[in-house]
Amino acid sequence: MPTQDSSSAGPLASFDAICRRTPAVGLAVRGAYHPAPGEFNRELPDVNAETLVLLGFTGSEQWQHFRRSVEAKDGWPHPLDRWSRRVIGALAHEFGAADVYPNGEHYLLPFQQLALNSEPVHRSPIGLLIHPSWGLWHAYRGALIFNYRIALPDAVPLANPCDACAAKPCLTGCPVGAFRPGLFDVQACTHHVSSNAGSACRNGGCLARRACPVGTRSRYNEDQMRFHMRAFLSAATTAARSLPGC
Ligand code: B12
Repeated sequence: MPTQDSSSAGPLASFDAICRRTPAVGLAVRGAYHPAPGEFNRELPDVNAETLVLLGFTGSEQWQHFRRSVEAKDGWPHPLDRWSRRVIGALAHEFGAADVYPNGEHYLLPFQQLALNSEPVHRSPIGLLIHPSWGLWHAYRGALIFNYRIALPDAVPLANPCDACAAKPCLTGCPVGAFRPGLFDVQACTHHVSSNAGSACRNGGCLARRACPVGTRSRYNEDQMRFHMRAFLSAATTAARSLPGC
């Protein structure tokens, strides 16, 4: 379970200070919000959540930080999750916050909903959240939860880029039609991606995701694409709640 101890941090954290600190450790502040009272009572009964700061990756900008890490090289399972826990755990300690992760061991927080509350993302037709700048090429690595209110900049709403996309190539990009309105057919996807015919997805990344015209400059590099597709395959084909590196 996360721990929270604002007394160890000395002065209260500011949003600016968190934003200045995170790039050095290989993370981007994706956004933040003030949760409603009791919003996490079920998942985190011991945490008083007044401010949530969401951390993650944008394109391949932070990838080399992970790649150079001990976790990426030690050969043990779930390197990206272990890296995230170490780095975000240290930030939590530094700022006196609780740390939470997309693949919680005892609870599962709805990270896509946290993101919708925190930053200008929208749900794309294939279920992944789309960001006006990063397109579909971003992910969440964890969040810091503070037991006091941190002043946050005013949210700037940005239009959903999918509204201006008439062709919606993401919906036809999957060779086995795994993305249907309101449904992601995990079995059809994994069956294809693990087959001989699925080498383009396996090695170059999800074809539906790659069909999206938004944020193409932020597309993951080849190494990152391959890493995530491998992690996805192993997550989707092993225990349902063990989801390394999603
Ligand atoms: C379980 C899970 C999965 C399962 C999906 C099970 C399903 N029924 O669809 C599996 C392992 C298959 C999966 C796959 C992927 N996932 Co996933 N997944 C999660 C996880 C850990 C938990 C979701 C959950 O159960 N939430 C709890 C319920 C209450 O909340 P919910 O919002 O209703 O959750 C639903 C959706 O999140 C949905 N879902 C989850 N992943 C995906 C992916 C797609 C494409 C779609 C349509 C739906 C979907 O399934 C949940 C249950 O119905 C979240 C992290 C999190 N904690 O939210 C990441 C997460 C949603 N996944 C993510 C990603 C990126 C992926 C992949 C694209 C990974 C990759 N390859 O890079 C793949 C998609 C396959 C592909 N073609 O590439 C990101 C999404 C980021 C974004 N931009 O929106 C998240 C937030 C993780 C992260 N670290 O950022 N995932």
